[in-house]
Amino acid sequence: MAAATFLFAACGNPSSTSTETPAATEAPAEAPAPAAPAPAATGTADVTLNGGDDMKYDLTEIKVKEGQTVKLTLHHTGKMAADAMGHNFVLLAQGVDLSAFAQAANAAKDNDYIPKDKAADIIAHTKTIGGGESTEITFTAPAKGTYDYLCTFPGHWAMMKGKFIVE
Ligand SMILES: [Cu+2]
Repeated sequence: MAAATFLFAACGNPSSTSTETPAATEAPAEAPAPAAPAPAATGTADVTLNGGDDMKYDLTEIKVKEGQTVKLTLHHTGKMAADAMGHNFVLLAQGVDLSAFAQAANAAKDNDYIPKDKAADIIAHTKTIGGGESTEITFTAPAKGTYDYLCTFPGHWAMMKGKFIVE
């Protein structure tokens, strides 16, 4: 049951944020852009991810575009406290072993279950929250590809994980 419950809108344009002029039509000047940056990944991807007392994310697949600014909001829709049913969102670099990472995270209670010695494995992460709370992070979508995300609260990753797809 993957794609059914997408709630986020790509290219959302909350009126409060700075309006981005989509490159006003420029006559092709002389200098061709050196090393053209990734093709116009404009706008912000607003992603809302919910996790409840049932130890599940509502999204097991999240799609964004390369270079896009990702605004991810994690809501804990349950009632249980963070020390019993804490949730977070951790986006891992490619090639990281989930099981090994989760094991390291288990030992990182003092750091919100974010293993300090594995910083290189982490692209982005939220803090760990309890029922009724939300937290938000903003990061830049990495290079095209498929990445894993998980909740690193002990024991959760087996059920709380998904694919973060950058197109
Ligand atoms: Cu969790």
